[in-house]
Amino acid sequence: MKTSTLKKLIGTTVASLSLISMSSFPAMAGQLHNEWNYGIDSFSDGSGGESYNIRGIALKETTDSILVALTGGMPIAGVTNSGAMDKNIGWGDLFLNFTNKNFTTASSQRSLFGVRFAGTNDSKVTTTGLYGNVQGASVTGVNHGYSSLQQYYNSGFDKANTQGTDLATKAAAYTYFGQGTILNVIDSGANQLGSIQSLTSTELKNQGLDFGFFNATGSQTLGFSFKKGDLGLADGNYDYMASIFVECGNDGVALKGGVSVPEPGSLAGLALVGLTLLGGSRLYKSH
Ligand SMILES: [Ca+2]
Ligand SMILES: [Ca+2]
Ligand SMILES: [Ca+2]
Repeated sequence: MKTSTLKKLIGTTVASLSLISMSSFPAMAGQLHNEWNYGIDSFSDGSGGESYNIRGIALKETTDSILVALTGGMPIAGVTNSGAMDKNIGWGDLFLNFTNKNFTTASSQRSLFGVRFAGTNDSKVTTTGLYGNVQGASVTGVNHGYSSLQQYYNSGFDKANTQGTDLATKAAAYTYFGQGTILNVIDSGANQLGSIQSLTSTELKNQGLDFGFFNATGSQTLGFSFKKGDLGLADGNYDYMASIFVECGNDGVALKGGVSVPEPGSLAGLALVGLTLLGGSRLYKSH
């Protein structure tokens, strides 16, 4: 009797812990380290060399904001390239997909969010900022780039983690993005929802960012933040897929994770309960 009661109690505790981890920390497919969720990209899939190579993406959630960091060889203002119409190839825009649908579906339904953070890129929206009602558009053609994702993969870049650790295979990338045109900027029909704040590598480091933990630090590390409230989403926990390509489609990376919107206090409360229970179970184990 005693044993079964104990088993029942342990079972209940485990169930509570699972429930807590499910509700307050939505499925994190990326790799968590010091509050940042990381997606580490292949280091050898930047077509054209290190200037076009992305090494990683990371996302951190605070009470009211989302911070995004990128590292690799591409500077925020892009690099000179005579093959591009504007003689410059830079970052595309960042897409955030909270729909749990693939990119192409969410894009055609205009249910993506997007961030233009590179002020000199070929985005179809005129200013940097956070955008909603977003459909993807392609600027690979005017940036000396790939006409399709299939053409990129067929050019020798079918490697492990070519869209980061969360879309690790070509099949996973095709399922999410399709194998056709690489949609890499926000289209002109999107609505601006808010502004973004640029973050330097030093500011990101002060926020705990550490691509070095994964030996993934590129020569360029940059980022930005925006207010969660500007997304205009109903309160709740959301799974996201974040993704970005450079303007030519020569490299891209995706990151899967979860955020709470806008969630001011209850997350901390649940985390505290979780810690207390974990602490209790540790004490129990040591006896
Ligand atoms: Ca890469
Ligand atoms: Ca360009
Ligand atoms: Ca890549």
